[in-house]
Amino acid sequence: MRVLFINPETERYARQIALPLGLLSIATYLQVHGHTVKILDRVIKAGNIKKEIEEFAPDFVGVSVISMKSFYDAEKVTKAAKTFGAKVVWGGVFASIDPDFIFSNIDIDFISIGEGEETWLELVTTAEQGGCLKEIPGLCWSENGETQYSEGRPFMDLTTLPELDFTLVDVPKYLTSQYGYKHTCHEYMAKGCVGNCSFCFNKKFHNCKYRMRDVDTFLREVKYLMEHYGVDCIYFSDELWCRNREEMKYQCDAFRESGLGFKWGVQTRIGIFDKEDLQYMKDSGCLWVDFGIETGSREMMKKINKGIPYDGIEQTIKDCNDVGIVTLPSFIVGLPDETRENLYDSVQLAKRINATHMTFFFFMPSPGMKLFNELVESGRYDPPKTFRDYQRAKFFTAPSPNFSQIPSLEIKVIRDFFLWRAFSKQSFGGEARKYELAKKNIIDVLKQFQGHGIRFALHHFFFSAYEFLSIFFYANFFPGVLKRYGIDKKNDFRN
Ligand code: B12
Repeated sequence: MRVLFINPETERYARQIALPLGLLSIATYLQVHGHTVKILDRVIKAGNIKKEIEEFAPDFVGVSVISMKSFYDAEKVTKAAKTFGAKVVWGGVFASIDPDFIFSNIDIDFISIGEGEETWLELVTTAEQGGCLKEIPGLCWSENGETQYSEGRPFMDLTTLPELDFTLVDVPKYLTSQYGYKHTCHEYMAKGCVGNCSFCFNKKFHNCKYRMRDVDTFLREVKYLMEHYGVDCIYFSDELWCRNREEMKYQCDAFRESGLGFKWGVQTRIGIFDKEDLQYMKDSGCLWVDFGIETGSREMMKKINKGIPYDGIEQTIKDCNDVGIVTLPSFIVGLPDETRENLYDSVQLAKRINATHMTFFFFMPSPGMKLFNELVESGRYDPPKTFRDYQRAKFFTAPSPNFSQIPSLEIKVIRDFFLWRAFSKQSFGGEARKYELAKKNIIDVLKQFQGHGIRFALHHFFFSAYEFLSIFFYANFFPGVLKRYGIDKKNDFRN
């Protein structure tokens, strides 16, 4: 069978580039089992889709739908695939979590729920043999306006996955620069997380189960990336890199013993590693650690079921600073019912922890989150009903909708203050240098001039410039708001 996988472009948004690991894994799996596959990443290059489909003549087209950002193009490529008679299957996080919404908006054959490798293999082999596709576990489809589900598919054993075939994508187009390492590539070691935060998709998508890949397979992939594309740093996409010290040491030992000498950065949770562990990680190549802190308010932390030791936050960041690991904590601002006092506590915690770069994200209700369900069930949120509604919503540029008790302007000013600070500040701790983030963004935009053509680069440049000016404005022209949260010029912690 011939299968074309498409990562739709995110046309109306600033582009973010990362290897489409999910598609790559499914495509590799099918290829290993004798099928002909191709990946079109339209974030990298949005060519003439009709021509591309006609040329490849797929039996199936798989479309990756992670978020609402890809609806516009996912719809376009689906319509094109249908005109050529291919069966269209959507997959990825958003599609898996809200099939009713998807089916009420578009005519597709199936949604593949959760991880796609085994479902896809059964799908194409069953189709080849003329069997009944609706009996394959892990699928859903629409019948007379109702979503029908086949049996659920159990999680697979990730250690059985084959080595990713990177020749299916144009790896150099995905390399970014991180803390001085100019050939950083996304990879992954594990899926899922042990946490059950009420703003996260983890419970719905992974059932809070944590699974790891085989470290040797991973290292063979890294070796290939280093030898063929000069990759020098790995950006782990894992929601949670290692659950405990034992797993951490096992991986660090394997990294060191491989002799590859690559650098890496991960996302983990406060409370797992102490200073000695962090030193162990640093000695094995760890450059940065990303922590979801979300809030500085003990009350909100309980409400969102964060499950990290509040009193360990400052110590962990200090330990990272002491051993020289860049720290990237993130906060969420505008959580449901959050008060000004709660936000004040977040800002004060951010001030105290002396991290390298701190990011404040707007709370964005998304299907699959416990908080989303609560807001909808209590009648406080009427979620978008169509793809167009989602396109009109301003989830990413404003706290809209705002379910907190804090005025939207204040939420925006605080978010932008921290972004601006991350752009312009000098480092303290870690390996970040002054204007590190600004420099990194400029390099990434310039690289796109080089590698992706003028249309792509101008598009990216336009959105980045707009975002940049907006951040500058909100971060610098509302001193009254900054004063309320104790970060005006007098109480500032910019350096
Ligand atoms: C890397 C990453 C990105 C990359 C690119 C990802 C890509 N193209 O694959 C970049 C940086 C571009 C990105 C952007 C965004 N991301 Co993102 N991203 C991730 C991250 C960290 C890792 C994904 C990954 O590679 N995992 C490893 C692979 C092997 O697993 P996988 O992707 O889940 O793929 C499996 C299944 O999902 C399924 N599958 C995947 N695709 C398909 C396609 C088909 C056809 C089928 C059948 C199955 C299938 O099978 C795969 C193999 O088992 C995840 C968090 C996470 N750890 O899952 C967030 C995550 C997916 N992103 C998220 C979000 C919100 C975004 C943004 C909206 C962020 C923003 N503010 O702009 C944008 C949206 C971009 C878009 N195109 O819509 C959310 C989605 C939440 C939700 N919808 O509920 C996640 C879950 C993070 C989170 N915890 O909130 N992201």
